[in-house]
Amino acid sequence: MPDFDKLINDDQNQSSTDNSYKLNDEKAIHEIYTDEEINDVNNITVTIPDTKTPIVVFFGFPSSGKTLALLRMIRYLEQHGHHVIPEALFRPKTDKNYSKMCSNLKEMAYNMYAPGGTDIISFMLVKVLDIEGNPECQFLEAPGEHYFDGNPNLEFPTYINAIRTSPNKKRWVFFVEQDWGSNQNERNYYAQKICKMQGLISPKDRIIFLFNKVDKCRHQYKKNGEPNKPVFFRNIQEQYPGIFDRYINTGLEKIMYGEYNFKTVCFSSGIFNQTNDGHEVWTPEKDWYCQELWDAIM
Ligand SMILES: Nc1nc2c(ncn2[C@@H]2O[C@H](COP(=O)(O)OP(=O)(O)OP(=O)(O)O)[C@@H](O)[C@H]2O)c(=O)[nH]1
Ligand SMILES: [Mg+2]
Repeated sequence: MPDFDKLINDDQNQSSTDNSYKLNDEKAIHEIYTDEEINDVNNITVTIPDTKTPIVVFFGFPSSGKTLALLRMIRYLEQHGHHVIPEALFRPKTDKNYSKMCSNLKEMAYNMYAPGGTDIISFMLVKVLDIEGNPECQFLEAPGEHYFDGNPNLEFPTYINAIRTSPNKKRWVFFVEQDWGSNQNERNYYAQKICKMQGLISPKDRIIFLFNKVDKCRHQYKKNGEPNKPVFFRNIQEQYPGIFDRYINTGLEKIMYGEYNFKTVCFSSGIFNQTNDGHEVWTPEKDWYCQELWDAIM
């Protein structure tokens, strides 16, 4: 379930405790989440009209950077000849919030500010087409609370199970961040949650580990200005125990494809500078990061 207390607390950074703020918070929550989501996320049904095009699932804890990564990818892909369109039929026509999310998507992608508060994307499906209009993949973007709420035992909601069991090929992009969390325990729980999902998905699904927000660890960059991936890899492996274990190659596969059967990507959506009025100015990072992620997905 969405963590409304956190949303309210975040909003109150700039706030007072009077009732008008409480009303605003409530209004904001209703703008972000539909009534169905507020009442019970498990009541939401989704339709995947295109069952042939692979689905790319961004799996990550709250604030791991999934929305920004999607928006950054939208900018990158559109600048490189692809078309990006929200899948309007993913949620029922009666869902007014979803149509609003779809029409706001591009505006968010090209905004100089990072989305926050009422701009937050709930869950949506976004389709990428090549220059001739052929579908290439579809991104599923969802709130992190639906994947991890601090508790490794939380069940995945209905719509994530619907995606998981759909006939589409899948690419699971597991978001991890070096030094994230208040302590190692929190990372252990998140690692357990990743392993739980890995146990549910098809062994044929493609796996990508996205080491996000690498820009925060500039000391782990090489002289040529690129992140030193082996260093990130070692640190992530240590901080998120077991997340790579299911995908170890043996025998001939090891000789042909290397030690692991997944891809890793060092990623950064950009630099975020806080303004005095509580916004974040977003300076997108180099295309290089998006190129690497796109290559891993395709
Ligand atoms: N330094 C840095 N900060 C980032 C990056 N990406 C996101 N952030 C920060 O993380 C915050 C949360 O990013 P979001 O994309 O909204 O995170 P999310 O995973 O969609 O969060 P939920 O929707 O709550 O699950 C942003 O407001 C930024 O401050 C990044 O690449 N580098
Ligand atoms: Mg988000």
